[in-house]
Amino acid sequence: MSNNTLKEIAVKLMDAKTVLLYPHILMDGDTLGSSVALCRALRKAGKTSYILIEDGIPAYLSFLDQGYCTNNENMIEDPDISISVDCSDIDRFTERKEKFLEGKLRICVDHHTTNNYFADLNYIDEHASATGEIVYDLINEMEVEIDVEIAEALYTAITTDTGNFQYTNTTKKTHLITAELFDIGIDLEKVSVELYQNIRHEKLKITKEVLNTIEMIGGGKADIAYVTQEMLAKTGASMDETEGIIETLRNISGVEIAAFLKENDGNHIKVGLRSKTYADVSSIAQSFGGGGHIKAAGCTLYTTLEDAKRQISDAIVSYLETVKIEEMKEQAET
Ligand SMILES: [Mn+2]
Repeated sequence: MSNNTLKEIAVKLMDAKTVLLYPHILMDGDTLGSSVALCRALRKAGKTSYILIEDGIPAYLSFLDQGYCTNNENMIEDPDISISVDCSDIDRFTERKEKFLEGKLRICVDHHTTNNYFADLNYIDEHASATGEIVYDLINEMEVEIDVEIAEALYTAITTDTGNFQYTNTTKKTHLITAELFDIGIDLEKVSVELYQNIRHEKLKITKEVLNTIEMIGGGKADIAYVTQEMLAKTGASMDETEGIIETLRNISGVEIAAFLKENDGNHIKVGLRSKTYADVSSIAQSFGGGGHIKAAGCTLYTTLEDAKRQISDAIVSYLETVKIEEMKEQAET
């Protein structure tokens, strides 16, 4: 599992005529912002390029799609290149997997520690705060000029994946790239209003419902909350409008680990995990077959909501116990 260079990837992209891009399901600002930036850069370089999606674009990100996204697999018959953007695993785009594999060359650009190098050419940088940082470097390697639209898409990728520059994945490089995007002329107010100040009332209602379900566990060091289909129906909100609630759960004073359970159809529970300072939630997620980053990870459990809640709570509590025991051992040694 080793990286190709961005130069190699840039050369292949510039040699291609047709390129299909693959963001992950349940799109976030990074996967879509990075895809839009790269798609526009490819079009500027004279390529036929589209972003192939299998689910809806969240309302707060819809301003990014100026004719790039399609759910028609036949938009490009036999693409020269399939490129996945911000996906740690091929199952992050299950419905489009076969089409992805039809690409004459498969490329993966990503920043997830758990990435399993599933493409022919891979560039994974776990130190990048967002895949948007990698795409910024890639477009420069392609020698395509970054215009305002590309810059705003990259800014979206970076601001959303860094929690608006507050998470510890934020680096000097993150700020240097962002400074370049300001030089290019991004409209900060426009993008900020689209992303952060455009909340539907339905989102407010579902947030209120979810916050009512919070349970403190592990002596207040963790909390767990959930959303059900019934709650969504009652409030008229969509599942993607529960994005961001997990950060609120993590932001509570004294909480190190937050867990948020989403009930999908039937016995299919998606679990999001966040940590604040020392906990590695990717290890908890991996014990349930999931993955992600140290401070942001997820997994899926095929069981009832009640059972998933119990299993996740138990895993978190025993993780916190283990950390506590190791701490005590260290203290005893010193
Ligand atoms: Mn990302």
